[in-house]
Amino acid sequence: MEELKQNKKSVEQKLSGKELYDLEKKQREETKKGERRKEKLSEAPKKISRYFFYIFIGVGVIGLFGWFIANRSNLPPMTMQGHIEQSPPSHILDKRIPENIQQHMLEHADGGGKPGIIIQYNCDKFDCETDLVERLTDLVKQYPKNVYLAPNNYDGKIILTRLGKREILDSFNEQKIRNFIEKTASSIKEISMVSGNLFFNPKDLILIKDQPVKIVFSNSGTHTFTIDELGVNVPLQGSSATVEFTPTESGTFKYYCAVPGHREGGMEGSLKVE
Ligand SMILES: [Cu+2]
Repeated sequence: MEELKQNKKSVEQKLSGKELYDLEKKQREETKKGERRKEKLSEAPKKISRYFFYIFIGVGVIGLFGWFIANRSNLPPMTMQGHIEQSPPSHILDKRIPENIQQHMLEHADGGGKPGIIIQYNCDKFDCETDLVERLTDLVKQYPKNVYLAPNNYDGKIILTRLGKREILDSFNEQKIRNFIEKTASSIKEISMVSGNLFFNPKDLILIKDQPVKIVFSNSGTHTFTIDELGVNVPLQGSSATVEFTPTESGTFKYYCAVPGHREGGMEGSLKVE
């Protein structure tokens, strides 16, 4: 009996020991929770400020992008990406050339010629001299094959474009425009001629003022290609010869072979510079 009593007591003690342990565990957990809550509370302002920081950056990026879009210059294309297979109805226009057609002309004038040059003016936004369009027209007419003139709404009074190149002019500058047009290697006029005993073929040449010309001769014998007025005097020897020059004066001239007797023998022709 005594033994049983003692046993019960020890069980109670054990139980209370376990309870005590559970209680302590609970208490420990409570303090931990409290600490975590405190930690969370102290972290909250940090989190909020971080959110504001992200929002600030986000708004900033969007704003900057918007500003960039709004302030982006409106300029004509310089590449042929996105072009369509159409050509403008003429080279001198009073209506805008759509950009995808501009791109096509940059590739090749009239859809098959040499790379084109497009001159565009904006007289709605900029103050144009009364004769500006007329002067541009006169100039463009001298390059009938690959130069285009049209109005547009771009951010420049006069904008010149060719493949990969753009120049903005705030006044009419004939020399700058000519340089821009003629710098295109492909705007060189190439002509094939035959020179022999005693003839040139063809006998009549038509050139454009200030447009560089390259004449490739199939030659036999020894001759010259000479134009007194334009300061051209190049020997033609061997089976092929090349003469390059730029006619800087308009008019009708004679070209001839300066070897004595050859001109009289028929080696002469006419050259018209327009
Ligand atoms: Cu000759």
